[in-house]
Amino acid sequence: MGIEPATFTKSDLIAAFMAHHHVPAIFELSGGMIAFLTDAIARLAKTPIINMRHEQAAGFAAEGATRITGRSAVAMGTSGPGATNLITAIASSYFDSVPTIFITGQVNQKELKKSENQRQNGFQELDIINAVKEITKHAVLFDSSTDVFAELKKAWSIANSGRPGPVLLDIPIDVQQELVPYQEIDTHGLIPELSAVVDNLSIGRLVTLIGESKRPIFLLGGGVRTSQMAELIRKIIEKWKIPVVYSLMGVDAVDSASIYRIGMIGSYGNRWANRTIARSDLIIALGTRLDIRQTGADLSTFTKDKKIFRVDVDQSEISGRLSADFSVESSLQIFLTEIAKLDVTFDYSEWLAEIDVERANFPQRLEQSQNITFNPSDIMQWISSLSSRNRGYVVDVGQHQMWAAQSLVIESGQRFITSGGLGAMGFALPAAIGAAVATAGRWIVIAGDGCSQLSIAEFQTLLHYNLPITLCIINNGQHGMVAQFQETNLDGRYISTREGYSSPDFTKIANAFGIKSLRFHNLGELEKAQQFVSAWDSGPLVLEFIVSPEAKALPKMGVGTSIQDL
Ligand SMILES: Cc1ncc(C[n+]2csc(CCOP(=O)(O)OP(=O)(O)O)c2C)c(N)n1
Ligand SMILES: [Mg+2]
Repeated sequence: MGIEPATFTKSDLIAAFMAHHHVPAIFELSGGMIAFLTDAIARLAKTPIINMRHEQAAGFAAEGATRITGRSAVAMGTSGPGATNLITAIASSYFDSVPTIFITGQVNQKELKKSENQRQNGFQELDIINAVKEITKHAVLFDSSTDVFAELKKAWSIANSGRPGPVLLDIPIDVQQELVPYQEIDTHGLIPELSAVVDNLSIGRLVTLIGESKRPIFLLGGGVRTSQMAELIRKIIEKWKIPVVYSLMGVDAVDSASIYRIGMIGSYGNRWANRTIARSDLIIALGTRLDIRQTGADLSTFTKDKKIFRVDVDQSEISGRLSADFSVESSLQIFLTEIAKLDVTFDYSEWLAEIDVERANFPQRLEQSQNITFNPSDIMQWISSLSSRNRGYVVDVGQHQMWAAQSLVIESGQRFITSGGLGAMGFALPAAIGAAVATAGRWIVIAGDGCSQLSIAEFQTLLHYNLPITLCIINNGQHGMVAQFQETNLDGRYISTREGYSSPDFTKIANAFGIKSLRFHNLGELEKAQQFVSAWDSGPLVLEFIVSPEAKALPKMGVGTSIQDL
């Protein structure tokens, strides 16, 4: 490995392990307590180190890279503030089931607190392990006796097995420098083999339920992508000819070219998709949490006159807020592989024709008041038309997120990534940086004016690595999603969303960073720029769309209501 045995440290072991496991990249912001680690990784020169402008962004970037490649990427931060800055990103990976690995530097073992009651002993000492217990699958402080390889192997295994999720390793600076003899990397059994089998009973039950059903529907969630089962589910759907609706996390489970892909359900779902699931008599829910944003608060209305068959890898989701008529605790990989073998055909042409009528009756763009001439739905259609070579969309949090989920056209292989469970503003640009570092091709970010101000420092990262990212800022001059809430629930007192809120000139800001930018006010301007933007092939590009503050995220399921009411 080009390293003399005498200078082989535990940091070198960690670097070697990461290289061996094809970690797509390490995202970090420097600090003394991680300097030995980054130095070892750089000396080995096998894993790219991407230097970000904030540890939270490093965490989101690692999450983005992990979600796109299916391989654990790493985010690192120094002890103390570096570690606390990672916490939001750790929670994001936890709620959205992403096996991101977080590594924090820690003070010298001798400087660690002497008792629980002592606040702090070393400078920048902070007990990050206890702080993140609730939002990691596993968090461990290394010490001199830690078997580094064994612990790394365990960390990668835990993160990637069952329902995936983040792991944090806290490594004191003296441990990082300890000398060790060379060790062979033992990868055997790194990610546990899937040995479980789905019993015939549940498969038979599914076939019977479908046979008895007149209006079955698949409901797909984030689990489809987490388990890397998008291709297989597509095959099953085309064979069984059963329509599909999806949650916000399942937008890219099936591409838009499939005639069976109906739309997004939930609080801000497409009206026709919510009406369709409301009228279905059998929901086959795969890898989805059925949370309140999908079902509405009133579960009895959601489940009325229908059966629910549910598959999830996480037993605590199955026994959670909604009890299904039949549920299977299984990874989708195992379950779908089994049902793909079934030799069955179904004919739901009448049901599909009914759905077509619903879809034709409620076009998404007509949800907006027709005074809104620069219609967000049209903007999303235009963005979708830019290039089929785009790898996908990374979308922030707010009204623009809902417009994107409702109206983007997802082509075969394209991804749609957003902060689902945590809903963290500022996620999209850094997550796209992670995706762009880990894969070839252009990524499209869709972010609001509010969200953009949380990640604006990463413009420099974009420029520094000349990343192929088109950042689309949907500027409605406000924190629109919260303003919409204030309009409905607080008599339109727009505290901190319009009052006291402003944003900079984003095109000037981009230019100041040295990034090309364009601003659009209407569809005519978009049409004119289409060719230029589609052909843009040299690093980052910022596009700003000026949208009326009166444009809303619609339809909107009222608080305490259900999708039957739409
Ligand atoms: C870190 C964080 N802080 C606050 C919120 C609450 N929040 C949700 S959406 C939103 C407004 C986002 O504004 P903008 O990016 O302009 O999007 P818009 O809704 O206007 O499209 C806020 C403040 C959040 N989700 N995340
Ligand atoms: Mg806004």
